[in-house]
Amino acid sequence: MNKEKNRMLLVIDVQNDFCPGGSLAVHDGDSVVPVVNRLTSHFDLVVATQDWHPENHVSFVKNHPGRNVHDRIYVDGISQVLWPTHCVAGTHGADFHPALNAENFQLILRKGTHPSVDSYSAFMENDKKTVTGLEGYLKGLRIENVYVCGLATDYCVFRSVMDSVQAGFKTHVVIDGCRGVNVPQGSVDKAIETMKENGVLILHSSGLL
Ligand code: VGL
Ligand code: ZN
Repeated sequence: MNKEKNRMLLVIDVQNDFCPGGSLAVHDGDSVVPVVNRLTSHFDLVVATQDWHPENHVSFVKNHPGRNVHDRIYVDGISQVLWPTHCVAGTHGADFHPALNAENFQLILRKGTHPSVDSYSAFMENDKKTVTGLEGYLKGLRIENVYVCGLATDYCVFRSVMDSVQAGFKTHVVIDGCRGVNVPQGSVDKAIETMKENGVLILHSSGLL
């Protein structure tokens, strides 16, 4: 496994708002931090993402009067789940978890920056048209294997993984380095099943260290 060449680690959204005490806290979200910290030194290339929204972002329930958190609405034909205000650009909630060691991150990619479109995936915004540039960056570096960890398993990890497969990367999920929202109930299991059906390899960090 460690002899495999051209591989990178993609760390998704390990930010204060997704950890206990944050506005969109994922149960046990901070427990991925020590796993990610152990993993980074085993990769030549580490890219981390930050969810990075403006105050008027389409995903915030406060911008849709009369709607409730977790409602699913359609905006310009795109399905959008409504969330509490989270990861507002430049705020404490958008910062990496303080115990996350960002020293070895070569690239920090911020996504979800446009008010009218959300971006769960590190590769492509939710309109499924606007790219972030990550695919081109990784292909420019001749990366073939993408290892994904972070938050949340059923949203940003899932969508990043599916786009990674779509882009032709051999894609792996370090499952103990992920935690999910599980809204709606069962969405974590469903995401894992769908990833497996699409050829994604699910592994434990102990297989990499
Ligand atoms: C995420 C919901 C809203 C995630 C981001 O990082 O999985 N989930 N924004
Ligand atoms: Zn978000």
